[in-house]
Amino acid sequence: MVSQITRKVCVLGDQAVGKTSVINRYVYDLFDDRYKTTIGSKVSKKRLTLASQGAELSLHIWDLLGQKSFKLHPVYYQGARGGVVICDLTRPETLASVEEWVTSFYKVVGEVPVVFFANKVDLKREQAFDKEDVVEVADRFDGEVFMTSAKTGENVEKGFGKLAVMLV
Ligand code: G3D
Ligand code: MG
Repeated sequence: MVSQITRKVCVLGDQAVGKTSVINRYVYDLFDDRYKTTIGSKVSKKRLTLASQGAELSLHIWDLLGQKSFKLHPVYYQGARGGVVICDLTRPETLASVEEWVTSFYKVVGEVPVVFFANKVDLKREQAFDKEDVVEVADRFDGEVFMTSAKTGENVEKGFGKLAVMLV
C-alpha cells in the first residue's frame, strides 16, 4: 500500500539569494532572469514518489519574503515540517545570516529537518566562500549542504530530494 503524505516546507534566506529561482527550477524546471521580488508568500506544489519508502509525497513549498525584519514570518512558518535554507556564494553576508534564519524558524516549528543550499555555484569567478564554510554552520543543525545553481539546475533536485526523504 502506498501512503499519501503532504508536507509543508519553507524556503528561507536573505533577499536575492535565489529562493524564488530555486523553487521555479525545481517545480517548473525553468529559470527566469527577469527580477521579480516576491510579494507576500507563494505556495508551489510538487508531487514525488518515494519508492523505497512506499510513499507518495506532495511537497507544499512556501516562498517567503526576503526581509529579515519582516514580522509576519512566524505566520508563514506555522505547520512547516522542513526547510531549505539558502545563501548566495557570491555574498558572504548571506552566509552570516543563515544561523539566524534557522533559529527563527525553529522557534516556531521546532527542530524539523533542514537542508542548506549554497546557491549560484555557476558564478565560479565571483565565489566568495566554500562549501566547508557552509558545512560548519549546517552541522549545528544536522543538515546536508548542496552546492546549487538555479540557473543550470545543478543539485537543485538532489537537495529537495534529500529533504523529501527526511520528511517521510
Ligand atoms: P530571492 O527569491 O531569494 O529574493 P531570486 O532571489 O530568485 O529573485 O534571485 C535573485 C537574483 O539572483 C536574480 O537575478 C536571479 O536571476 C539570480 N539568481 C538566482 N539563482 C541564481 C543562480 O543559481 N545563478 C545565477 N547566476 N543567478 C541566480 P537578477 O539579476 O534578476 O536580480
Ligand atoms: Mg523571491
